[in-house]
Amino acid sequence: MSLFKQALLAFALIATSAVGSLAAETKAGDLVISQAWSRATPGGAKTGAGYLTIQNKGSAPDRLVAASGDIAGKIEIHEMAVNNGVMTMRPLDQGLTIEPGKTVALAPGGYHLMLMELKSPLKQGDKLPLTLEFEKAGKVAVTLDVQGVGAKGPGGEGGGMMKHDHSGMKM
Ligand SMILES: [Cu+2]
Repeated sequence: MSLFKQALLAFALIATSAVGSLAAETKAGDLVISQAWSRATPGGAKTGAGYLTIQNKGSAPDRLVAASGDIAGKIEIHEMAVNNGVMTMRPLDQGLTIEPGKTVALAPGGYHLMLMELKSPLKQGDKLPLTLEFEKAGKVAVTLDVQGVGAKGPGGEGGGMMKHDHSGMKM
């Protein structure tokens, strides 16, 4: 085996193990859903947010139209945006379209699932089962991994690949 091939093989092994350490993927038709997570809610909060990544491997657009789960009385699909320096969010009444070949991330500061009328606070380490509903792919069960209050991604405190620190946390 040439050195080049050995290097390629080594790289492939590293790449495979890196992928394996990420949150579980859920496949539904042409969609791949990954990185489903949420953030612990400070005591008494009645709303939380859910984040996940949706990849459309098909040749037609699909649309996330609804979500539900036992933890929340109501779940909406929201978009967050800064208008004239003011952070606002609005529900996406038409749902969230995932174009073919594209990946859409629901992440802090952008799209998110708004978990409303929470029945209990979200605690770090909780696993929250949710049902997503897509126009074409239908109903898809996912699990949100609840991270710490200051988490900025699904890697949580232990995520070595995350460059973020906790300086954004207000103490
Ligand atoms: Cu919201």
